[in-house]
Amino acid sequence: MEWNVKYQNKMKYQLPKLDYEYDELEPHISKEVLKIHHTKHHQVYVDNSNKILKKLEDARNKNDDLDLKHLLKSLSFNVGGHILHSIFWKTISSNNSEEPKGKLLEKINNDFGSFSRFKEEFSNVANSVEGSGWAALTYCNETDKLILMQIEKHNVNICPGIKILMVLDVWEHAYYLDYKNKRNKFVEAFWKIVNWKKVEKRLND
Ligand code: MN3
Repeated sequence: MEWNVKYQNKMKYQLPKLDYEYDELEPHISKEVLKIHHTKHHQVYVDNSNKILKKLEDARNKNDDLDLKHLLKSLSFNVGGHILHSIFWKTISSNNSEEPKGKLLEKINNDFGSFSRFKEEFSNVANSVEGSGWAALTYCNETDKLILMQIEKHNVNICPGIKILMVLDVWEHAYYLDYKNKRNKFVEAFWKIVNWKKVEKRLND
């Protein structure tokens, strides 16, 4: 059966506009740094993400082989970079208040003990990143808790905030007693037991 992917040019990553001028964050971030960071660095992640998607799409349309491991690693890195920068631009602004208020402050006090303790921990996370990475404050819906994360590069150690539609456990414990070292047999069998209604429901939820 033929499978042609038909989303050319409709779905592309785009560099978001900033809510402020490049010089508005001075002296904390200079105009030059902010401009290069946004128009050069971030733009590269956007462009690379789109290039990789195009490569995947072209190969699928021609039924060509792909170096999926390499491509997906690179896609994860570049999309991660794009998403994190997009959040970063929203994290900073020229007319910031000194402390959080309302529900956020309440959560911070509740989960970290105090705002100053939170600041200290967040700074420690940022300061102790080895090589390239990020500090992040995240919210876990399951536990209703704030969690700090240290992200290596753009994508390592991050818990993606994306909805997972389906999974397959390929740890040896999931198949070894049944299939020994033939994981491919297990994967083949999996396709016969996928609950597509549930997968679809998760997509629509
Ligand atoms: Mn950056």
